[in-house]
Amino acid sequence: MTDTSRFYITTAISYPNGKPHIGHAYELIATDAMARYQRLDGRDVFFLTGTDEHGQKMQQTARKEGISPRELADRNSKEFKDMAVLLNASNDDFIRTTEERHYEACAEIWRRMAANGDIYKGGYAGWYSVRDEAYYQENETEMRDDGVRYGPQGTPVEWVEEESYFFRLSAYQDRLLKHYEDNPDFIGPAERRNEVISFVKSGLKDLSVSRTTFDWGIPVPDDPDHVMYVWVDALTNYITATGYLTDPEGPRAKYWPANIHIIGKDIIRFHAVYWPAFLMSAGLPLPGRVFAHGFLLNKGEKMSKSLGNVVDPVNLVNHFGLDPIRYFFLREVSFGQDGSYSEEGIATRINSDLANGIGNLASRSLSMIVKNCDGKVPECGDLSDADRAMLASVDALHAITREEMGRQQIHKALAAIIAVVSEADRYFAGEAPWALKKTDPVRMGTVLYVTAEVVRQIAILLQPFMPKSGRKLLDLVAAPVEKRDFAALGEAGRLVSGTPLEAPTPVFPRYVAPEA
Ligand code: ME8
Repeated sequence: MTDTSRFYITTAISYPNGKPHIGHAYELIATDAMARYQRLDGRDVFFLTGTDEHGQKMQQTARKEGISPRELADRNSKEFKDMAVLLNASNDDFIRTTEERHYEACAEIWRRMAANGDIYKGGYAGWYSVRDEAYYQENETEMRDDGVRYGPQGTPVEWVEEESYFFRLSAYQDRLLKHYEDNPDFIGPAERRNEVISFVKSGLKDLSVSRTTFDWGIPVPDDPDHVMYVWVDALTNYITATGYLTDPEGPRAKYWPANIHIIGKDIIRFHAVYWPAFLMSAGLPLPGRVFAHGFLLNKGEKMSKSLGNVVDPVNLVNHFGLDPIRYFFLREVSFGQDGSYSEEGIATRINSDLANGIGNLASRSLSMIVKNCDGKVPECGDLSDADRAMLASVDALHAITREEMGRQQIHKALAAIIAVVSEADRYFAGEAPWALKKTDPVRMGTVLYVTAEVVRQIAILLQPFMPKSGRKLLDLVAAPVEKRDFAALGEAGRLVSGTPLEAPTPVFPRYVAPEA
């Protein structure tokens, strides 16, 4: 059954205080695969990404570089936009928090929270991490031997005292806990859900939601000496882009609430505690799910500028090719867990799963068809048990991948697809169509038909993960353009005997490391 309902999915919006790194690329690739999967599965998708341009971190970086925060934001936001193009991301919009539409939405959400009695003026005195743009309780910080105090994410904190507005977060503790209990899927994966629940149970303090010691932010309505705390502004981006608050009759308003926010594990607190509390206060519907992916580690080590192992996604894509890189990260890393990568790991995956796997299966079977079946998809004769079992395995993939993608288990969806490729390899070797050429050409045709049909469905299913390669494979089996979405999976879209095929060109070349 086709589900045509709307599906709104977002990435976090990145700080453009520097160029994008591989962690940003990873999040965008994964979210893109999920968006593309739902689109091909018939849903009405809206996919949003963008940049988070205000706050103290942006202001400080700009000062260090001797430029204005706006110049810094303009320069680096463009890098993020370019990265989205490089990665072939299918985002429907790219939001920048310095846009006019966003100022309006932020003012509106603030007014609603204030009207609900949840905003009051006070004074903040406590620890703040500029790198995380986060307030921490003293007991979440530690003084290290270097004489610097650090927050729970390992970033330095500084003492801040200033006049600020507060949001009555403490009043939402019970409502939040009830929401987590009533909606067990609200936070994923389970480790993050447990972490959030214990944080909320440990007691919520009211949250400082404005700053007065700098001005790079969105002014608080009716009190322009204050700018909104950057996370109030940042989280609101998800609503801004739909127009739900500012253009409720507009074409995108229907997308709110989001089905899912995809973020990294370091920002779960903002998305699963502060954000639902703001929305409850403003009387707005809550997103369906917040899913936190893990961190990418370079050869097992945390990436950091000081270690000099911050990998530029542009270099990686230029070196290995886009689709192999997309495939590697999506298949190699268990989505939701940390993942390690290295050049050797990437090369091994590409060669085993892509070049020797699907690439080889397609080229062997299709070139045999071109040579021995008059260049046309052969007739499918009587099916043997082995043929039926092979077709049943590939026909089952739609349901399996839908289930896995519905739980953000991207790596498992891909593993299931690749397992069918391996099964098809065994099937092909076992049936040995080359030996049937002289003895039983009708049977040879059937084996080649079944194998090509497996290639067709694998190609359709690979499109969310490797859009261009999936398309190339579909060209090789001459799949009609209107038969490339998931409605064409299974029996509905079976290859048509007699369709002319061209000699296959390689889709996944073997990766050979350049000589040192
Ligand atoms: O947090 N591996 O922006 P950001 C995987 N502006 N993911 C990583 C990563 C790594 N090594 N490093 C960062 C912000 N990320 C805020 C978000 S949302 C309303 C505001 C992920 O540029 C990180 O977890 O620091 C986050 O989801 C995204 O990249 C942007 O990080």
